Amino acid sequence: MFYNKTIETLPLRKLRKLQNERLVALVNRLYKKVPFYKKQLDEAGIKPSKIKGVKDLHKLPFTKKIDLRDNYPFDLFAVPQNQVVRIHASSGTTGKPTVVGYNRKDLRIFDEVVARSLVAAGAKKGMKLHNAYGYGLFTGGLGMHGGATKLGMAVIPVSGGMTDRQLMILQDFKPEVICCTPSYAQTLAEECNKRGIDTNDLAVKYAILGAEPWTETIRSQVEAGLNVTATNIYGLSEIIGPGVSQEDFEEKGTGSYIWEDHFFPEVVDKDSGEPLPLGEEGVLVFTTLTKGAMPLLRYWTNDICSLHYDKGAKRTHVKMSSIKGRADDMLIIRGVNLFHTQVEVLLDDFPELAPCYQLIVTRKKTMDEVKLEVEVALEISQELGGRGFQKKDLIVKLTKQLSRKIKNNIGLSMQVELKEFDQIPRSIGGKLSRIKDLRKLK
Ligand code: DLL
Repeated sequence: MFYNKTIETLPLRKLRKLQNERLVALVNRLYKKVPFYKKQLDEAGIKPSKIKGVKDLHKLPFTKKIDLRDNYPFDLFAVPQNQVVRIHASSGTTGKPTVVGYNRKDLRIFDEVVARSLVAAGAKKGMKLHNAYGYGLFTGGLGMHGGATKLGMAVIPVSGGMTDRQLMILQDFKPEVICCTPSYAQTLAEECNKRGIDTNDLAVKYAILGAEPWTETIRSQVEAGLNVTATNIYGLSEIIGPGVSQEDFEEKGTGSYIWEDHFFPEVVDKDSGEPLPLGEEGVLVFTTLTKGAMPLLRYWTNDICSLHYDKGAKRTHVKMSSIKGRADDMLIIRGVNLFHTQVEVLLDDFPELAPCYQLIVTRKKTMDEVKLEVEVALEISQELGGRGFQKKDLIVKLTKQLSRKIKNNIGLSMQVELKEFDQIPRSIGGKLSRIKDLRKLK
């Protein structure tokens, strides 16, 4: 089944022609409308007329997350403010988030690619979608919502959390399709098992999982535990949100189709930036061929994967492998993106603390947990150090204040532990890793 058969099965030659035309128009538009891109191209000595199609893409400079931060919040918009109809945001590397804008046409594209993804995942018009992705600045909730509405599904906007209510809805409203993070699907599967809920009494048949890395083992657990067929959905706010790529439910394990009439992918070497051939692993880079409000040229996702064309497949579009890791140190905690530098800037507000910290990430059953260990400043350590340190009034107070600040600014609950001065490993010349990720994704 297809949502848009003509496009999804367009012969490669025609697809390239379409991409080439779209790219040429895009480069010209960005050069005129977005000062950042004019500067980028001028500095690289590239005239827009030199870009004749996707084969010339490699001549263009990359756009990186730092460029979004430098142009915060709206300076990369290519349309006047009054044409922007939606704004989303995701984590930036410091206190400020990465902001993205959509005009009406962008929302139509968003709906279209999510509708295609839903159909590829097994969903059909008339079915109900239990949407457990978060609604809010995160693109997951509203993104899936729009596409499902366009397809003609009944959306149940449950959003994330409140597992009791999720289970009640699964049992009583009988949705056929669920979408959420893979780790949350594991939680739901475990809870069904614990509470003796017979999954044969549920109607749910398809699970659409993404927003964080997952594995074949997790797929098997979710499929067995919820009695569903689980497929991968990938995306990122900067490109549109969920629905940049999607796995077909009948072609599981062969990669996710990238809707490349809208998002042109490249895989490049993480050090040299040179384009890599199909099949080789590197950093995934996207050019948004059709976006209106905030198009991006060669956006460096930092996600590591490979691309391939699957000859026997239902669709002609290129497939990407599962994400093998990140080229930077972004963590994804319970579906929320986190850079350690976001924590670092908050520490600046506490003169009682030393800027020596580490984040320890573990997964208890299906739940990611983060512990922040941070040292107090030398004088305080000298004054309060020794046995019983954790119970001292000032330490208790600072611990509470810091956890609250993290929750309010980053939106994640973390266990905070203050340590005496010089208790956290220092750099011994090489790069100091602030993160200990002890999760084992099998
Ligand atoms: O996570 C959009 C999304 C929502 C995708 C719902 C799928 C489902 P951001 O918050 O901007 O957007 O985070 C984007 O999450 O660069 C990847 O590192 C990671 N990511 C997203 N999907 C997958 C996936 C949404 N299927 C970042 N597998 C991306 C592995 C994923 N990583």
